[in-house]
Amino acid sequence: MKTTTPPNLRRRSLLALTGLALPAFAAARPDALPRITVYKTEFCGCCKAWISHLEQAGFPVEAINVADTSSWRAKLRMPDTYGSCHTAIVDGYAVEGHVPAADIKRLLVERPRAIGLAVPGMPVGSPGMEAGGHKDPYDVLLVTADGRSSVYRAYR
Ligand SMILES: [Cu+2]
Repeated sequence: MKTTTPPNLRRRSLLALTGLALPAFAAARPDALPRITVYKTEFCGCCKAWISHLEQAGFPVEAINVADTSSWRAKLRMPDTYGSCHTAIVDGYAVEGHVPAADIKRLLVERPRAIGLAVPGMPVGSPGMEAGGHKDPYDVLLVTADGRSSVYRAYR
């Protein structure tokens, strides 16, 4: 997890540290996954566990603590009915709740016309919600701009 630093500051200290020309240093690897920005409340433990899951899957993550995630959900046009404990954005898509990294990767390859993915609530056994071997069945939903959803992947 990375704490947030204003971009200017970050760039300046990076240059100071490396002494390298920025364009060469900033060139993205072609296989690099896009950054996921996560809006969460400060003491949300399962949010942190989900972020670890994303990082283990290779996603760079920027975590931003907010007082209330619902306003960010509204900004990302994710309806409240699909709400969970954290809301995120990756490459223009909203990601609500404990969505598995594999489904986010699939989304980024298939690029459907949609708001994004959601796992409403906090199903036990989803990434970041592990509780021993117990797993509740849950669906990863693909949410479209009309506010409807379809099952993107079912975990049974
Ligand atoms: Cu949670």
